[in-house]
Amino acid sequence: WEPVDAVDFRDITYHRGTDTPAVRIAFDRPEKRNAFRPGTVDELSTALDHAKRQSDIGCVLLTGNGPSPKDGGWAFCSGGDQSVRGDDGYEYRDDDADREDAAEAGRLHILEVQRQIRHIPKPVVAVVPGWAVGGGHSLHVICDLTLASEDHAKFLQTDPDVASFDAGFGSAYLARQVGQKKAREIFFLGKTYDADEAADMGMVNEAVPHEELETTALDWADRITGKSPMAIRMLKYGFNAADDGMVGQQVFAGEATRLGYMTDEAKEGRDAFNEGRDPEFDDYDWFY
Ligand code: 1HA
Repeated sequence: WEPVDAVDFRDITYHRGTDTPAVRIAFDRPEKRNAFRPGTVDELSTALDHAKRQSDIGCVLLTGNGPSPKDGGWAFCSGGDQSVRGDDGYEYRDDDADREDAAEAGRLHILEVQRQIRHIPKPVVAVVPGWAVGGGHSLHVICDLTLASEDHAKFLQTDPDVASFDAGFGSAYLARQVGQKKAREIFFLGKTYDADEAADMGMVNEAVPHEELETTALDWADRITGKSPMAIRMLKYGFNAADDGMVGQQVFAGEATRLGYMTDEAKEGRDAFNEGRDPEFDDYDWFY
């Protein structure tokens, strides 16, 4: 991995592969179990947007750095930083408060990041080295794939304990993955599951020994990026479409439009308009 110098990040790290066309974005607040404050979410959003625009990058690995220097604990992400939770969302405080773009109202913009992950035209893999909790659990749920450390990964929903609720992708989409009863158990009982249990119920793709986590993630990125970008993109948007309603259809259709633009038939429509003549579509089939 080599650092991407796009922006100076404080709460995350952002690297691109030296041999693999993938990026690694990592929460970097291990002493807080990688909880996110508003500035963390801003940085994550910036990195994801940057990754989206790199047309030579085909895969995003989202993970959490560790272990914690305080107690050696590992985390993917423990959700919203409760110490900066105000009365209407998460607040820019202390060293964040001077930021020019610091919103005054409380922020819940991790939901915008969820939509970024959903719509980025390349697979996002959650690489879970430890705790995935609350809003951090929801983040792994929305990723295209989840790879987890069989030694340290732990999955837990605390949303109802702290009177917060992700009633969108975090729960409803989770139910698509593990079934309604199991999803309700996860939220209503608040049990902790290890990586093997999470894999058995279908919300984790594979559990591997901790020391193999990053190499396996890179291997997955290698496999993905060796495939057809168009096919992977259409498959991701196709998988999303049924659950995402008209927006899912729009995103999928946008890619179909792009493919259409690349045909001679579409070029004829464009050229005819620009040349001020009637289009000549007789050479093009009504396929069946
Ligand atoms: O649900 C949403 C949203 C829904 C809709 C729209 C937007 C949303 C935005 C956010 C969220 C949420 O994320 S709500 C859920 C918020 N997260 C939590 O309730 C998890 C809180 N943390 C824990 O339950 C536990 O810390 C843990 C299971 C993750 C780890 O336990 P462990 O291994 O026993 O460590 P622990 O000692 O508890 O934590 C280590 C340090 O990290 C502690 O600080 P220290 O005492 O060393 O100073 C702890 O306070 C800190 N920490 C952990 N998680 C958080 C945190 N500090 C702030 N916020 C945290 N989330």
